[in-house]
Amino acid sequence: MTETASLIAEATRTALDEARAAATLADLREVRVRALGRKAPMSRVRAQMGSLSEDERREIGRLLNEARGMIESALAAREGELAAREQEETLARDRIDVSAPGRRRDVGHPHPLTLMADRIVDIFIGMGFRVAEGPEVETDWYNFQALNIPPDHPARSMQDTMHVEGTDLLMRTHTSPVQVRAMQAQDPPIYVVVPGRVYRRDPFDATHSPVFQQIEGLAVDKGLSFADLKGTLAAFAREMFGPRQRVRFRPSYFQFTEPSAEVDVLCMNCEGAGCSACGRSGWIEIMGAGSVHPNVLKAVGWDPEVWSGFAFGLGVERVAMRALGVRDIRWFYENDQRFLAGFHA
Ligand code: FA5
Repeated sequence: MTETASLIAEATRTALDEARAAATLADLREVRVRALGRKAPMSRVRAQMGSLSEDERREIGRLLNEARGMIESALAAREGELAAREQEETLARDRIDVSAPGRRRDVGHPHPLTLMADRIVDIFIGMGFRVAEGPEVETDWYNFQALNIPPDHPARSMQDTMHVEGTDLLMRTHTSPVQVRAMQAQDPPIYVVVPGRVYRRDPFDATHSPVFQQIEGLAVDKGLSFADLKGTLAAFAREMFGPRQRVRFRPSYFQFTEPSAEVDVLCMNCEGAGCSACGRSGWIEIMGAGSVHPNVLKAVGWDPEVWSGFAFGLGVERVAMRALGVRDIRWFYENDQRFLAGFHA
């Protein structure tokens, strides 16, 4: 009896010591199994109680319950301490520093040619023009004939054409066919600008691309003259390139305008002094223009005795090269991110 009592006391002490010493919740679970599990000394005592007298059973039972109570509360106390410590460690490990600078994500941005085309279109919208668009795959009639360029006319060779194989269709060589489409779609007066891609069998070199962008302009009203064209384009150039910018008109030839001109702006690089960027001339050509030819008005049924106007077609890449100081048109199309990111607005 006293032997059993001291065994219980000894097992209790061991369990309490071990509970206090447990370093982790996992250690503590092992302590519980050793102290109270099926193979624990106290469980063996309980298993043998059947051979004891009534009084002894009562006394040993009381001791066992007392011991179990003490061990349970020691385990619970230690479990509380360890759980709190483990939670603190987890919080310290996973701490979020809300004041840390965020990780920068790369976001896309519009292509420099898109930004340039938008800027050009915005300037003309500011002058009262609206935007029109047309298809890139065109008929011969819209691209040439309605613009006063009959089949087999030598003027066609000015724009070497890509044809769509097996059809009568072609890739438009300029945005001018949309002049015709826009006039068919409404009555005069008309003030439109037409941004879009055009296609030519041109070499891919520093100033030419076989696919490039134009912005067409068309104004038809009563009493519009070449002077209105000059005033409009000079205002555009000042807005685009700065208040000191000058424009030069050189006589030229387009089948669909009469008179026709090629329009130059002062070279951004040398401001007219002459440098390698402008071929020493001091000027850079950016567009073709002229007064709308009476035959073009007649092609859409507008009376050239009543209505008159002007048109222009501007190369977006050429303007962008001037405005951004880009020496080679191919850089716009090579998709080198280091180049493109330089023009992030
Ligand atoms: C035309 O395309 C006429 N449709 C412009 C026009 C419209 C004249 C309305 C009169 C009235 P041109 O072929 O010159 O004209 O081209 C116009 C502009 O496009 C040129 O001034 C130049 O800036 C640009 N350009 C021409 N070819 C290329 C090319 N291969 N790559 C890049 N830009 C080009």
